[in-house]
Amino acid sequence: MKKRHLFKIKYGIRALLLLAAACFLSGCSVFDGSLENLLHPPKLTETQTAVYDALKLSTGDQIELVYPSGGEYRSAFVLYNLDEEKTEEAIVFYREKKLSENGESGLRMNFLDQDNGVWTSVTDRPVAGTKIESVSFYNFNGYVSIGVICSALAQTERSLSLLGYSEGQVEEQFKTSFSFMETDDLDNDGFDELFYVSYDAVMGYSHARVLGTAADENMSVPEVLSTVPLYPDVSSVQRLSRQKLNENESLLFLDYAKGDNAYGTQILLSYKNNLTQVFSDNLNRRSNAFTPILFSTDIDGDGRMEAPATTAFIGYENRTVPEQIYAVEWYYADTENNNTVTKKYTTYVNTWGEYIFYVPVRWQGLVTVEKHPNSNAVSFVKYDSGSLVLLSVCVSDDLPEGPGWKKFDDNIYVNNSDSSDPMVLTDDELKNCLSVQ
Ligand SMILES: [Ca+2]
Ligand SMILES: [Ca+2]
Ligand SMILES: [Ca+2]
Repeated sequence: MKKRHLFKIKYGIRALLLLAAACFLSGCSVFDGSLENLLHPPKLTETQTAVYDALKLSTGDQIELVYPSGGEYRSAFVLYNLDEEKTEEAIVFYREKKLSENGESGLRMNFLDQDNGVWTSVTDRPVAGTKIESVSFYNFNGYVSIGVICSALAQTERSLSLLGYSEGQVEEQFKTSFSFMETDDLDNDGFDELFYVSYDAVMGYSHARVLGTAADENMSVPEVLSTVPLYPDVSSVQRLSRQKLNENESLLFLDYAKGDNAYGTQILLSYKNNLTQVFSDNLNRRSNAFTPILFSTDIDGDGRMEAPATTAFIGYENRTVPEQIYAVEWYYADTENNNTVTKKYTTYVNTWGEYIFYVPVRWQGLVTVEKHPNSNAVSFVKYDSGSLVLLSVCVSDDLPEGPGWKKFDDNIYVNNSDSSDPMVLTDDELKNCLSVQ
C-alpha cells in the first residue's frame, strides 16, 4: 500500500514558497507594481504600449496602473479573447489618481479592442473593492466569463464579479461575496462550475453553493444551481478535496479550521451539481506539539478519500490539550449506508509526519503512546500495571542508543519487544503497520 498522500500539503507549501521566491527573483510580470519606483522602470511591450496609449486617449493621463495581487494574470494588462471575434481583447486595471468626491477608491477596468492592430477603448467600468486579488476566465457555457476577485479593507470575505463581454458591451452576470472558492467541472459536462462558501449573517452560518449553467437548459449566464447549509462551526474552509464516485456524483471533503487548533471536515455529495450533506459532524480533530495539522486525503491510496478525527490515547483523556497525545482515526464516506461516515483505521501520526503507525485492532483501547523526553522516539505501551513497552519508534539520523534498535527505513528506527506477550507484533505485522511517508 502506498500511503504518501497525507503530507502533500507540507510539500505543497514548500513548493509554493519556492515558487514565490523564484517569482520574486525573476519578476513574474512584465510590468510589476513593486518595480514602479525603481530608477529604471521596466519597459512595456509593444502591445502594452499601444494599449496603454489607447487607454490614455480615453481616460486622460491622471491614472496609474493597478496589478492583481494573485492568480494567473498578474499584469495590469490582460490580453484574452473574450468574444467570438477571433483576436484578443485587452483589459486594463487602473486607478484614477484623484479620488472621487464620495471617496471611492477609483478602481476601474477598461476594455479595449483592436482593429488591424489599432487599439481603441470600447468601454470602462468601476471595480468594487479596494484591492484586486485576481482575475480569472471561466467557461460556464461555451462563452468566456471574466471573474474579478476583490477585497476591501475591514472585510473578511472577498467579492467576486463575473462579467461577460460581447460586441463592445460588458454585462455583470453575477456577483457574490465568499470566503472560499474553487473552480471544477463538478458534473463532468466539460464546463466549469464554481464551488464557493459564503457566510450568511442573518442565519449565522455559512452556505456552500454551486454556480454554473444547468446542462439541460440553454442558459446564457451562470446562476446558483444548488445551495446547502454548512455546520455552524465552519468559518474558515482550508481545502476542498474531491472524490469522484461516478460520472454524475462526487464527494466533496471540506476541511476547515475552527480556531484554537481545532479543525473539522464536512462532507458533501454533489449529484449533477446538486449538493447534499453527508452526515459527518464527528470529524473533529486537534493539533498540538504531538499531532500535526491534518487534512482529508486518500491515506491508503485506494481511490477513496479518508477524513481524519482525533481522540486522546488511553490515559490522556483528562489532560489538557497541549499535553494530550492523539490517536488519529480515518473515516470514509459510506454512500451505501445512509451517507454517513465509517471508521477505517486508527493510527498514530508522528509530530512531523515522517510516519504513520496503523494501530492494530488487538491493541485498540489497551495500548497507549508515551513520548521519550529529549528524543524523537515514542513507545507504544500496554496500559496496565505492567506497562510493557511493545514497540518504540524513533526518527533519527543515527542509530539510537540502547539495545534492540533496528533500522526500519532511511531515518526511522524501531525497537520491537522480544517479550513473549501475545500483544507483541511479529516482524510482518510491524511492516504492515508502520508506513513511512
Ligand atoms: Ca475577440
Ligand atoms: Ca460542469
Ligand atoms: Ca483511501
